[in-house]
Amino acid sequence: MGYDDMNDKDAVAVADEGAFVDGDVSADEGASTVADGTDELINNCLTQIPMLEALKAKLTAEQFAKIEKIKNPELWKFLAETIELCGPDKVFVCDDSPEDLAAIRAKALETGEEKPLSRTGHVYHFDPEWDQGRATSDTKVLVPEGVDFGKEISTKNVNEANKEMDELMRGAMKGREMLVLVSCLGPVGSKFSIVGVQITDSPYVVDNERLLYRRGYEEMVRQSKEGSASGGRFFKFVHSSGSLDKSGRRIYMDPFNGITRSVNTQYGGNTIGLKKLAMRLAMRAGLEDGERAESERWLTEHMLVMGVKGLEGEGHGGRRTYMLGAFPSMCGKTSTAMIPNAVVVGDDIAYLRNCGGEARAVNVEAGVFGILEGVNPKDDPQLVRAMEESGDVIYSNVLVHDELKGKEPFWTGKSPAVPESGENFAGRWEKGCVDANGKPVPASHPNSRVTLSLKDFENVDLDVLENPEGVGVSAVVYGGRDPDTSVPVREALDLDHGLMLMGMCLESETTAATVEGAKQKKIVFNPASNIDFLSMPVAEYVDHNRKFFAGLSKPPRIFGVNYFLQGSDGKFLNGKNDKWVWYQWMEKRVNGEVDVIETPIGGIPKYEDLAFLFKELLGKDYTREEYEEQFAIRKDKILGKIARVRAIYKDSACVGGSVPAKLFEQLDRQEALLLGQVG
Ligand code: SPV
Ligand code: MN
Repeated sequence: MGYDDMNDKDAVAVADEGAFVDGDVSADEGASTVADGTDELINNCLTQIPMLEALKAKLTAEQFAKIEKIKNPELWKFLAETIELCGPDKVFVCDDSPEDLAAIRAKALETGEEKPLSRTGHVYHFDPEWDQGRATSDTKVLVPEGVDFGKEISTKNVNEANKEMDELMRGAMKGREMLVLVSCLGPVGSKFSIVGVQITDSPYVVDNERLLYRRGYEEMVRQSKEGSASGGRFFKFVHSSGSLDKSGRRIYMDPFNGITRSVNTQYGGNTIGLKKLAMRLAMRAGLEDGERAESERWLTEHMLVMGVKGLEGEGHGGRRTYMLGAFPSMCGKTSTAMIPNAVVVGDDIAYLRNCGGEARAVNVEAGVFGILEGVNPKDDPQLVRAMEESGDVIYSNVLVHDELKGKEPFWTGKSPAVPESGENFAGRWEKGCVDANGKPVPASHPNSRVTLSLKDFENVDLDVLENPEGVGVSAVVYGGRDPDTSVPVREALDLDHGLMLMGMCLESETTAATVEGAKQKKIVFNPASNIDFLSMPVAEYVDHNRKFFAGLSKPPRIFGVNYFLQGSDGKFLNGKNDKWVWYQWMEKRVNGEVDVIETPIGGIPKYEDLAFLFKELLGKDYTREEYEEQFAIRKDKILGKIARVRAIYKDSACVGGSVPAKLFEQLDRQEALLLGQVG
């Protein structure tokens, strides 16, 4: 591998000066392995003593003691090599102590990456104008020579990429402090969970991770003492803001070696290693574990986890029906997870395992990096309350103004009253200002976000969130931004129909969550809302999911939703809060309390059931006309979609291999049902 080659060379060169010695540990065997068994661990540690000596020379005694405590030679090597390459002036290793964690925020304020708002513990951060979303064109999955993931996934040869990245990162931390933060993806001490080590020169990045993940330092110490192979698995993330030169922005993920590196960017989705970058590493790990033993297959999905409450008035107030929801970015995932008739477990990323035939899920995160646009007290009471009451919040790319109570954040849709002026990522902003094309400039970026811990939410289900066994999943919901094809809610005909058609054939309109989507909106193929995060060919991803679900003796029910259906006048047919009704209906369906009308596209709700729920939950009279327009089966549109998606799946160069027959069976079946060719 280029990275290791280069560093091995460097390591030898420095070793001549008595600093680094190229130790013989497991980096070349893949990042996710360390010594299996205590004896081997001790041996490995012994061979790494020169590496440890080298770290001693670079770190203060206080920081070195924290690293030495983790008896993981793979970590020492990773850290020593990264220091050698990036050349920081100093290194700070953050342990789980309150003092160390507080130091992160202090450093972010000191460097100016974060600035204080009036409210204690609330800060804001601006990313550069060109760096306001995930940069998909600068993002690559690194693959060994000869590996082809198909045209849907953007890949790069690992050796070339590592060479390029080494050059971009060489000396990038000169004059800066390197920060090392260990976090845990998933509940601590769970078989679902994986430790991640972030190295960065950006306090903003680690301040986000501090809020978004569980602490992992003590867990890594514990695992390194145990010395077991699985206990020692950890992911590596390296980031440097570099010179924030747009042309040098790179986000590279090497799922075959468990490491990601990004440079010349600060936007969270490109830099917070444990978030979207880790998804590629985890997904590959779940596939490889499954190839070794089918029962060990696990999934990494772009899914919320929530527990919908039973209806109080019907005597089911204590019931919780846990559901997963896969939605593309900026398509309502966080707001769904926060509906008032549910408890939230997670709003973005879930790992799924087969536990005794049941699908169980954990939220790998412990916080929210949520969209702010349109968030207001009426539609998002939980999120607004949490932001107001929390003493630990990061706002990014909002407008900052001081018209009311000192420095405050504002975002589009926060309130009808808009500040007269303020400061945003682009500089000074005035109400009514227009761009060079005469278009109004919004106060905040559409992808402006808020970071806060889930423990600050009144509606969080902490017991489930921290359960090392995860939670049993009763339903999986797939949804996209679909203006004209799918009905607002329906239940799949069966598991294959749901997984293959609602999940793997999903299409959705692009959004401002990516730099490219913000420039041009179009409907794109987005299987299970995961297309941006795959580390395998689409064909293999479909098969990976198929095998996982086929292995379940108690599979969840599958539903499809669409919040974005439009009428012929282009207006949305549903209000933002209508989703409360859709989820309550699904909750009742799972518990056998409502029937469906069977149609070729699945089971749709009966008018009476929806009318009851609209009244009950929203106090609204839902008319039969609304129902008929929303639940009309748009046959031609669906047939058009089937043809588009079939063409993609038939093109093996596009999906990177051959697709399971089940996918085509479901496309053919749906088509035949719509055309009335089968009963
Ligand atoms: C998304 O875009 O899907 C997000 C935010 O959840 S980011 O971290 O940018 O991926
Ligand atoms: Mn997301």
